Amino acid sequence: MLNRGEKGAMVYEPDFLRVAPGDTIRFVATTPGHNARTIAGLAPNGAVEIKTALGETADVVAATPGIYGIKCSPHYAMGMVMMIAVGEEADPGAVVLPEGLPRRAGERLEEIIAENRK
Ligand SMILES: [Cu+2]
Repeated sequence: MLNRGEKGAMVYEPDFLRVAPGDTIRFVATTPGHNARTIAGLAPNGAVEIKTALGETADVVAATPGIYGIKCSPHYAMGMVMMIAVGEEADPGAVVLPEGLPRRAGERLEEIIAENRK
């Protein structure tokens, strides 16, 4: 979680991860003031919500296969989002983004989908 990265201000690096179900994912508070939360409507059915404390490094486990959209609560409107694909079958290209996303967040998610679709 960074104030500035290769793709601009307020970013996760990397902005896409593919993991196996049950893997531990560490969100590292490289710069302060960021967190990681599931974007409503952008997670597999039945998935446990991802929610880390502001400004703290935290480990989360994504057990349910599928695509998870992740946002930083304070910087969502600035487009601080990332995507996690859990399982080999999970295809970002099959995702339908929920309505009403902040414009910049929607743009970055579309970029992540375009770069990582199967
Ligand atoms: Cu942030």
